[in-house]
Amino acid sequence: MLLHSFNTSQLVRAGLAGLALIGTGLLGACGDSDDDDWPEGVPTSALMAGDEEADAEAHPTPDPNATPTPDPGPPDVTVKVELNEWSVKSSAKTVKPGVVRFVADNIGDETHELVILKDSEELVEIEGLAAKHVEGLTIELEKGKYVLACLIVEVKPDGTIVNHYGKGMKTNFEVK
Ligand SMILES: [Cu+2]
Repeated sequence: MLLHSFNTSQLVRAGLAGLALIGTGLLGACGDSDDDDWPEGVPTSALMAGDEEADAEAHPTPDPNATPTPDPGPPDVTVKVELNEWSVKSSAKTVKPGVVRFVADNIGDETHELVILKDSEELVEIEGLAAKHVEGLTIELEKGKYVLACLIVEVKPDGTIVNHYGKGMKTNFEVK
């Protein structure tokens, strides 16, 4: 009986310690995310210097909602994709099968995303890429026809729907 209460008390204490740790973790995460916000004020000119790789490396924090994918290894080719109102332009229209690194560069004034579609199915995406920001993703692609698109659909306060894909934010991409 005594032993039982002792164990319960230990369990409760362990639980509290766990909560305390979680609290600390959350506080830490908030601090980190504040730090991550700093590039919002980076002037366009800094990014236009073309150092997109450095910018991507400065923010390696993965999106916690992203589907984990196995590391495809080093890229065979890098494709730069410019996102803008209202277009998606890739530096290459076709590549050979293999590991492709897409570097999305949002040169527009609105938040966009880069979604890689095959047969209308979403393979992978860079979500919520803020204006004047650059982010990359690497994926192994087999032969086929793909579409690079932004699928953001905004509903304005007056009810107007802005469909980025519908306004032209898509481009064909082929692996052959
Ligand atoms: Cu968009």
